[in-house]
Amino acid sequence: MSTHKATFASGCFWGVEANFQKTPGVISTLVGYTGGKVKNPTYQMVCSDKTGHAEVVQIAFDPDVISYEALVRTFFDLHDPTLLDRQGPNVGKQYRSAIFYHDEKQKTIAEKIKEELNSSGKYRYPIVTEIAPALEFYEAEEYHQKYYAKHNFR
Ligand code: MHO
Repeated sequence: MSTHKATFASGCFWGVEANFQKTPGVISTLVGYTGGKVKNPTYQMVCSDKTGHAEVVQIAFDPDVISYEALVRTFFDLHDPTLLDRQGPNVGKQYRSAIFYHDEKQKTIAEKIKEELNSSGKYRYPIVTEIAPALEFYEAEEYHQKYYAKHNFR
């Protein structure tokens, strides 16, 4: 079995992780921070809204079970990609909608689906999802990992 990686940001990473854990083809998930300027950020630093990091879920998936394209569609379905720097009750750059691609193929697919959804008439406002390269990923503190599962949320 080969595993590929995907990295998504769409609000508080607790819920994003819980949703992707339920997605068939997803082998494992890890929550963390990426897309910012500071090395080894802590949750507290990210919450200051000054580091530029997004709360992300890094996914290992089996491409024979779920394609990257299907994962990107799932990502869009799980949040409102027209909201800038906020999602649900949470506001700040760390909650932005973003796809961090791991190679050029992923970049092309992400851009294609964003464009397709944008022109589909599905959304009333333009999609603001950032599409950027996956650079350093910093694993979040242990208490943030599998948070919903640990606390019996769904
Ligand atoms: N407002 C939420 C955000 C948590 S999420 C890890 C809370 O503090 O409960 O950003």
